[in-house]
Amino acid sequence: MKYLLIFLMLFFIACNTIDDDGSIKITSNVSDWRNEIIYQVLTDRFYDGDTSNNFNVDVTKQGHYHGGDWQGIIDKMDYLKELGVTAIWISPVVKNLESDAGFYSYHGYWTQDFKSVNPHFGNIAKLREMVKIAHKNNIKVILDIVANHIGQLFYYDINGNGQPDDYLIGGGGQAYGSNNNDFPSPLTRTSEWDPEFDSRGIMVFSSLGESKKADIVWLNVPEINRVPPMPVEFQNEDWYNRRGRVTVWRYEFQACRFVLKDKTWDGWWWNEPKCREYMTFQSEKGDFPGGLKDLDTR
Ligand SMILES: [Ca+2]
Ligand SMILES: [Ca+2]
Ligand SMILES: [Ca+2]
Repeated sequence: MKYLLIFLMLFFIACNTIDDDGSIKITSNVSDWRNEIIYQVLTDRFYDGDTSNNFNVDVTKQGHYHGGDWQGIIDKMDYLKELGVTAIWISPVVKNLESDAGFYSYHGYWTQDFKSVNPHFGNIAKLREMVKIAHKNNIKVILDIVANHIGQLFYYDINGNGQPDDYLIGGGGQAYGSNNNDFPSPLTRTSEWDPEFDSRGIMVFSSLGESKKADIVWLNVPEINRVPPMPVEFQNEDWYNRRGRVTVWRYEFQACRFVLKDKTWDGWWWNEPKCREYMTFQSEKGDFPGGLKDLDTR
């Protein structure tokens, strides 16, 4: 399945060439991508060619930016050519949420602004220069454009108090593995940043039970660029599926038993239409784990 998707993705890639007079030509410079040798460059981790853009860089920490940039790809073009690659697939180029819970967006998959470039990697002129130099060396450049989600720019206000919470309800009793002899109540974990998938949409919950669908709340923390998404159309809650995090990935077997209400089921989920339908639904509509909010791509 994964390889099929990659193949389909490459099949639809069109090349966007900017001529010297500034006109943009959309074309395909490839007849069959299977003949290409593609090198995936995680821009931040490839080569630091410009120290002037090195803010929030710490090479001693894996979750931080390390300084790589488009100038670095230019500097290493001869190396890429010598390797024999015919195309490079670079990290998403758009501006990201800077950091989240101590981790940084060095990978580029936490979009905040679809129309600005990531200042860690350079500016738009530098990106165009890199592409031009790559083309001169007969190396094509594939832009990784993430249409599935944005970065963690909002939370679901499940308890309705107007602030983002992580909370545990209940203490767990004997039925849940505790030695407490008193009447057991289940331990329930809720993170308003990344709640688990709910087909109905994430619901407001209080001691009185569930009520309506939870409001989403945009954050405004400019220090880490945790500000509402741009362009401004993306600030519409109806543009998001708002069903919470995908939970079935890596748990397909358990999820299928649950879907079929059969504890003894012992098969391959893809062959069970009911399971397949549910897994696909979650995978398509759920937030990417880590709180990356899913866009309603319709
Ligand atoms: Ca740099
Ligand atoms: Ca709250
Ligand atoms: Ca999706």
